[in-house]
Amino acid sequence: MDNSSKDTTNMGRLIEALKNGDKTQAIIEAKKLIESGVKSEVIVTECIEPAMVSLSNKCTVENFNLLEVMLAGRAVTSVMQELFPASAMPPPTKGTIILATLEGDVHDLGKNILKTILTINGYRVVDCGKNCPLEELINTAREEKAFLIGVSGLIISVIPLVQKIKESLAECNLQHIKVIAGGAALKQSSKDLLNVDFVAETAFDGEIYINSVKNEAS
Ligand code: B12
Repeated sequence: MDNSSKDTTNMGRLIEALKNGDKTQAIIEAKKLIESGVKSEVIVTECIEPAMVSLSNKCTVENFNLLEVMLAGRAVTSVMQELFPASAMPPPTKGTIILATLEGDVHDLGKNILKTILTINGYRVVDCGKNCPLEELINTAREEKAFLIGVSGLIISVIPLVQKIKESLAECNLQHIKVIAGGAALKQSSKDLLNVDFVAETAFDGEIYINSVKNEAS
């Protein structure tokens, strides 16, 4: 990797700004990183993700600092808008993907990042949002003629629902729809355990898998 592709001092500053929930400073630091040639992908996986993971101890059932974590989440959203402005989104030509976090899970930052990455790469994304019932996910996939469902899971209690997706699709004769999983709670598991086609480490390897599905189909 060349020197411009990593800028650890400014990356550390962005991580600090995100952890502090300082949206303005986070945007300034992200701009500096972009100007010094750091790739957006590196900013997501090596700044945004670790910054949020470091807030884990402020987000347990016993110890919950809602304000601090929400401010950090807001700063993440602002940095993403800086990295991938809406004006840069191409027309959707590559097919429809449904995204959701399932019932019982209100975490949506990772799903929203994936949505941005897929949209900027030409996919049409239908977002079922967070806390989405399984039935709504399946119905939306049918109505929107999706070729793939992406499910994001941050809280382990949604695992039994994830395991049911393929079975529910098959009951509706939709077994051709691929299912992929990601997010902190699901990426610790395997595709066999979750009963999905692929488990992604990041939004970016998820996108690579989705491209391979599209290429196989065409
Ligand atoms: C931010 C956060 C919140 C925010 C969520 C804000 C939002 N709009 O999302 C708020 C404050 C609301 C929240 C609430 C709660 N939280 Co919380 N939260 C977090 C925290 C700190 C960060 C999560 C995050 O956003 N990470 C950053 C994103 C960018 O990372 P990511 O999701 O992994 O996404 C990346 C990849 O995984 C990938 N990806 C993600 N999804 C998908 C899907 C596909 C298909 C693909 C291809 C890729 C992909 O793309 C992203 C970029 O590469 C985590 C800590 C942690 N270690 O994760 C706890 C954590 C997830 N929360 C936790 C808990 C317990 C809670 C609460 C129950 C706390 C409480 N006392 O009430 C509540 C309610 C939860 C509920 N019912 O859903 C626990 C979950 C424990 C568990 N394993 O079950 C964690 C792990 C904290 C902990 N140490 O215990 N939380």
